Amino acid sequence: MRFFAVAAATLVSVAYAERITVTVGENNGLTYSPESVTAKVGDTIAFRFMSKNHTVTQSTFVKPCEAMTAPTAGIDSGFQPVPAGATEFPEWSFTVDDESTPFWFFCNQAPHCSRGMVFAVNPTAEKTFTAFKATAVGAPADGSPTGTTPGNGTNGPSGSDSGTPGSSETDAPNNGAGMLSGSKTVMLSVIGLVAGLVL
Ligand SMILES: *[C@@H]1O[C@H](CO)[C@@H](O)[C@H](O)[C@H]1NC(C)=O
Ligand SMILES: *[C@@H]1O[C@H](CO)[C@@H](O)[C@H](O)[C@H]1NC(C)=O
Ligand SMILES: [Cu+2]
Repeated sequence: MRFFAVAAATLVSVAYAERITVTVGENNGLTYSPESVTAKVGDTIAFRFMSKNHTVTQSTFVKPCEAMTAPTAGIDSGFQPVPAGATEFPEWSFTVDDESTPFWFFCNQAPHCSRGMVFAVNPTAEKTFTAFKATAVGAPADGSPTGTTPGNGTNGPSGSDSGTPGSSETDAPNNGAGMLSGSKTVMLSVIGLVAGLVL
């Protein structure tokens, strides 16, 4: 019984997995388009780099312009230079393996992040994309939040953004460590649980 339920759920999630395409640097802009997406487990988010030399680098809600290092290193496309007049465009993607928490990203080419080049997967009512972007724009190039973001209400109590990376990379040029995504998820759950108990 239980086995069949699990098998059916797996089939359903596979059947409906979507590919979400995000263009990066369209029309030479410092943009991800769209800049925020809703995705579910199994969906692939594919970034197409259209100009300049951008990245898609995972960060945290609290520090939008700093690469995430804890509880584990975030995922990172690395720099994806596109020559002027290119007719072929580099692509990088990852597959969402946790839809219960938001994921935050920025472009690591200074000063793009502080000019608002940020991206989110599954922002929430509590941690909105608008607040994330406002923090990015208000932050100095080194990414540390200033606390003087224009228009104050950037974020509420800056509690822990334990931001577990629920994303497994498909072809990260920077990071060849291919941990099994299942065990990674379990490990992160344990970390999340411990963090939850401590906080
Ligand atoms: C892309 O940007 C990075 C960081 O600024 C730089 O190290 C790299 O040389 C650039 N690549 C190209 C092809 O311009
Ligand atoms: C936000 O701004 C309003 C008025 O602009 C001010 O009354 C309020 O105290 C500010 N809140 C914070 C946390 O700075
Ligand atoms: Cu950029």
